[in-house]
Amino acid sequence: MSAPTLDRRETAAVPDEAALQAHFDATIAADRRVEPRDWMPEAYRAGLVRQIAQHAHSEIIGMQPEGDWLLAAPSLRRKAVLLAKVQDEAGHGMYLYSAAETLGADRADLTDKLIEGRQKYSSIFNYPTLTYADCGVIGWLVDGAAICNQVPLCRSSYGPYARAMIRVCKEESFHQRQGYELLMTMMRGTDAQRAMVQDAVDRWWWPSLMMFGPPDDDSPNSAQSMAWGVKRHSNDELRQRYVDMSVPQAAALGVTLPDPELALDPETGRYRFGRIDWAEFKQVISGNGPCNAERVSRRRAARDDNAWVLEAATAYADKHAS
Ligand code: BYC
Repeated sequence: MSAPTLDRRETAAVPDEAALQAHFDATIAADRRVEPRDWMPEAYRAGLVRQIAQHAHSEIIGMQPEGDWLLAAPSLRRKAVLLAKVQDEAGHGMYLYSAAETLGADRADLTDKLIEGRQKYSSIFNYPTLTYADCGVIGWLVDGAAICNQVPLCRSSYGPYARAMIRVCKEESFHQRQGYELLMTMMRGTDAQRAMVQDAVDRWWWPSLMMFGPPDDDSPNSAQSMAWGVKRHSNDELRQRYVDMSVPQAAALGVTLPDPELALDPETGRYRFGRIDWAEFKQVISGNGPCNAERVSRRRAARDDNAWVLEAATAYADKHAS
């Protein structure tokens, strides 16, 4: 009788935690991608779920401020453009929730955490859209900030996140252009239209700067996130890059950025800017911004009112799985 063969899984040596950690460290040091099948430290996984979930929630909540204007768009063309943009944001949310699922997160659980205030979403979406010019300014400034922040994330160390970002950034680029084109059109219009654009710029400029997160000396996650290659630049570095990019764009548009301290530093070639109101930022991310309650309650209603759709869509799969 021949000797029983052993399953290969039984014979293969199980690498110990130190060897796995060393392999992970080597992957990061060589700037290779970490993939879902790879071992990763629990803190890396949890940190990614935190950031990706916050990002996904921002895309989904971010549909609301502009979505409010879909029924009041000034022409069929503007409505078609806005509709495409808002639908893109839903798609971005889906790519990102899928990326979070590759880390073991559950999409329904993430939505519950958002609704219960246990996970954050971007501060920017807690401000109201008062006129149609706000849709243009969101495209120009908010999507512009998103591009500035997210292009480096295309090189993030976690493969599924980096790949999702490539597609998101391509679409954000269209979003920014449609916003800028709308504003250009308004600036060539009447005095009232120009005033509307300036008023929107005055309200959105400072909150856009807050999108990059707290200053580096008050950013608890940055150092570790950069060491792991999840984030590639610090919050202040990206904020500065964004200011430098936006000043000439504002000049071409013919609007004034609402900061009397904004000035070119001849030594560095970069723009100095005034003090950001971090007390306001903290209020907004703690749930006390102008629209936090409305944004979250609408998301809750969407989850509850549409639960039957999910149930109907998954009924067949559930039945056949059991
Ligand atoms: N708003 O240690 P830090 C879009 C939180 S979607 C709210 O610096 P980190 C768009 C932060 O989460 C825009 N919370 O954190 C969509 C942390 O809290 P926890 C979203 C913020 O992660 C539709 C704490 O403050 N983009 O563009 O190293 C239409 C300390 O911060 C904010 C992304 O999510 C904020 N602004 O850096 C149009 C991009 N800033 O979790 C456009 C991906 C910070 O410790 N995310 N916090 O409780 C990132 O790049 C980084 O997560 C951040 C923050 C730069 C945002």
